[in-house]
Amino acid sequence: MQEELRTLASRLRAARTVTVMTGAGVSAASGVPTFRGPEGLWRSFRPEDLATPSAFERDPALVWEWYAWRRQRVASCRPNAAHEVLARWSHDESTQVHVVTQNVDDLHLRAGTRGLIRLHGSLWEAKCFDGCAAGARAWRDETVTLTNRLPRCPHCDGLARPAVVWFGESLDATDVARAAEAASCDVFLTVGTSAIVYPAAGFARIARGRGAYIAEINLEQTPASASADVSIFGAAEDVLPTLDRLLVAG
Ligand code: BJW
Repeated sequence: MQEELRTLASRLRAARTVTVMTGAGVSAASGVPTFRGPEGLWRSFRPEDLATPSAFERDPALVWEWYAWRRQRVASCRPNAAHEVLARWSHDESTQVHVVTQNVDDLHLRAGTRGLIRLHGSLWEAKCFDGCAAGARAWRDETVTLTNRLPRCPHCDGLARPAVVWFGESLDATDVARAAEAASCDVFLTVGTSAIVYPAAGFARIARGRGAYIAEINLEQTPASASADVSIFGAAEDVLPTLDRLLVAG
């Protein structure tokens, strides 16, 4: 692993533009559950019951209860060393670093990441489920413990829903455009994602097609490993600080 780390560090040192795509593995050490894998959310909950528009239509109270539980859990978590390194890189003056995340927790933001691109929305925001024009714009929603009334849209009083991207839903066009632009980079680094959910998983290939060096940090192999120039198998919260130290040491 030392050799791979040194190779990646030298690529990063030479890069003018770096894009990092993060997934749930980056927040795992903070105590936020991942989706897949032995302890993942999808082991105990079925996505089709909780993370689709039809699930919400069928039982909005159940879906809100699940999101309220996850909010409570994330509220007690703190950014870890991986978030902190990426936040520092995002402020680098000499290299332009974009962080694109699939995570709906706010740990990258709490770590101070600049210009964060959030592909799957935010656990802490809501939007109108009834589709009113004003309620399409997400608002901050602090309702963590559900009382007797489900959250409502402040514009039309329709049902409000979590402002996250469920299966079968389109991602926000502006976020996708920003991520696509960020895929034009010298190094594209994928960290802590199973790389199976699209369109997020497709950006590495786009970056590769535009000539980027592709690197991956994960505990295990993923579908992205085969086309990566280098794969580093280790925990993001260990590997990123080690890389950072190598970069600082020059
Ligand atoms: C560590 C670690 C440590 C652990 N250090 N590593 C093209 C091909 C095939 C399918 C599709 C396609 N285009 C669209 C689809 C359908 C679908 C899709 O991709 N399905 C696949 C599952 C097959 N995509 C969609 O539906 C998307 N919409 C869309 O494309 O719209 C256009 C359209 C519309 C209508 C019809 C057709 C197309 C939307 C996807 C939305 C995903 N939403 C979720 C839930 C968000 C809300 C919520 O949180 O409740 O997003 S699902 C879930 O998966 C969540 C995550 O962001 C996402 C990715 O998961 P992630 O981050 O990779 O986590 P894990 O758990 O999977 O992996 C963790 C990894 O970390 C593991 O690899 C570990 O090893 C590693 N790890 N600890 C380093 N310490």
